[in-house]
Amino acid sequence: MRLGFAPWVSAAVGASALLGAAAQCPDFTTYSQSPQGNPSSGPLALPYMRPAPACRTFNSTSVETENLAFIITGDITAQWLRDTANQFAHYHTLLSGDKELATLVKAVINNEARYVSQYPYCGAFQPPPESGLAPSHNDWADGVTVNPPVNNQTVFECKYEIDSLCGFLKLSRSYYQATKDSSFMNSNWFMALDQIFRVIWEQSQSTFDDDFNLVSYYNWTGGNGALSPAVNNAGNGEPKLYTGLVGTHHRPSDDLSTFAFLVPANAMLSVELTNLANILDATKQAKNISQLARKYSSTITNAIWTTTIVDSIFAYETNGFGGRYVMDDANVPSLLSLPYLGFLKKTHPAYVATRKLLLSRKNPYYAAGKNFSGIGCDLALQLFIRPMSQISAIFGTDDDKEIMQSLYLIANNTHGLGLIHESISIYDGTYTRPWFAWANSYFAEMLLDLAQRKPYLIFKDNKPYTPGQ
Ligand SMILES: *[C@@H]1O[C@H](CO)[C@@H](O)[C@H](O)[C@H]1NC(C)=O
Ligand SMILES: *[C@@H]1O[C@H](CO)[C@@H](O)[C@H](O)[C@H]1NC(C)=O
Ligand SMILES: *[C@@H]1O[C@H](CO)[C@@H](O)[C@H](O)[C@H]1NC(C)=O
Ligand SMILES: *[C@@H]1O[C@H](CO)[C@@H](O)[C@H](O)[C@H]1NC(C)=O
Ligand SMILES: *[C@@H]1O[C@H](CO)[C@@H](O)[C@H](O)[C@H]1NC(C)=O
Ligand SMILES: CC(=O)N[C@H]1CO[C@H](CO)[C@@H](O)[C@@H]1O
Repeated sequence: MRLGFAPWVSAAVGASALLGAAAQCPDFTTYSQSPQGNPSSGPLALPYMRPAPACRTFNSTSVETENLAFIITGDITAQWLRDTANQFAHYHTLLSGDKELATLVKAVINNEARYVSQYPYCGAFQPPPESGLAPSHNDWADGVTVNPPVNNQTVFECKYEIDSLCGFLKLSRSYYQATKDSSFMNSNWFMALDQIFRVIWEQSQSTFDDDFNLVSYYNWTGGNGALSPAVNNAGNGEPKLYTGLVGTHHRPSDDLSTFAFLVPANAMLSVELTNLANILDATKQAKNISQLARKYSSTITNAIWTTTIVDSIFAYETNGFGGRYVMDDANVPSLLSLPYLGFLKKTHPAYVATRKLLLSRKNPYYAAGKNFSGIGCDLALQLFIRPMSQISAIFGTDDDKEIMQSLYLIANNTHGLGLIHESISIYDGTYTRPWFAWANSYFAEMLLDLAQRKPYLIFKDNKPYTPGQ
């Protein structure tokens, strides 16, 4: 977990985060720490936190001319693949009716295709040279040695997490689904796909080959200054044995993985590979890639159902030798978010049983106190729970009582700011990160889902919400 350092983007609270805000505009990290504007007329009287129009940093004309967009993740001038995908998810229904917004998303995809084709193992990047922005220094990468080596003018941080690549795929297919525009499928984008399949193949291999030679395509060692501890076995992590699942090094919270086969990340990968095949087939492109995507998708799905479940309980991580870690991480993809990811129905008995366990003491990362409860990360800081876990919980149930309980738990704990924070202490309600856009976007996406699924829970007139009205 990256306490005090979590990725975000201001898109979540209404202002996109292309750089170049007017100098007199307050930094949103400062702005977000006191109530702004007129309070709402609702029971919580939450303030209006969107930046003033002149301080919004997205201008569509610049996007049109450059066709590349760099989305910062907060007080660090770097773009995370995972975060951007999530920060735009709640806007997807608006893309068909808002050409400028669609252009911004396409420009984000273009920029990411470039990153992924060059550095498919990395998750966070520097501004593109065209922006004229200087790369920013990442103190926490100083003591890190990573192979294949990376250029710090392009790469901000090179932790390998398979869901970063899933984020790029999800953003691409969501854009296509909303707009039916396939113009982002250019040579750069296809190069990125080839690299994604390279990583998928490399990271599903066993750590040792038949003659017990080490098979290492990527390794990462922390060191002086690195926030995460060194990865054991010379940066390779715990040994894994082929099962069909794809290995990863760090969790979506950026905690170090215990075992390589992170189950929810594989679930997301399997879903997004099928979605990729569908958009390629719909546009009659790259039959070879579409076939490969379907093959991997079904291999991964089969491996999840046959190697990770015992007594109806999904493991969070496995190693292929029989090792299983039953737990859940706070961020998405998590086991709690399997229905949100599109991997299974929320009524599936294995999900229902696993969910019950995850929201109890049987999950080592679960905690409950007088101020907050849910799932956190990094055991030493377990008393800090992430509201994102409560959002995942809402996506995973149809029980009105549970939904309202989670919803109010989140809404009652914004410190009167109406913003979703990174984590909240179960003991005294103190929070981390004034500006954590991913969590805000995820909250917005969940509300839009409830507006369709259960309008009577959130609207006085009980009518389902129609986008654009
Ligand atoms: C890139 O690495 C070099 C050599 O370690 C270092 O001097 C420089 O400050 C780094 N630049 C950034 C932007 O981190
Ligand atoms: C680290 O990864 C590189 C490939 O990027 C590989 O050549 C090297 O052998 C690996 N080293 C170790 C110690 O695993
Ligand atoms: C698919 O075929 C194209 C050429 O038709 C090739 O450039 C590309 O590398 C292939 N991709 C995969 C994943 O096999
Ligand atoms: C949220 O706050 C309201 C008003 O103070 C209170 O009635 C409700 O019980 C609280 N709900 C939760 C889940 O904390
Ligand atoms: C934490 O809970 C206590 C007791 O319910 C309450 O008085 C306090 O205001 C809460 N703290 C915050 C920061 O919400
Ligand atoms: C970054 C930038 O140029 N922002 C401008 C976008 O347009 C508004 C007016 O609509 C200006 O106020 C911003 O300065």
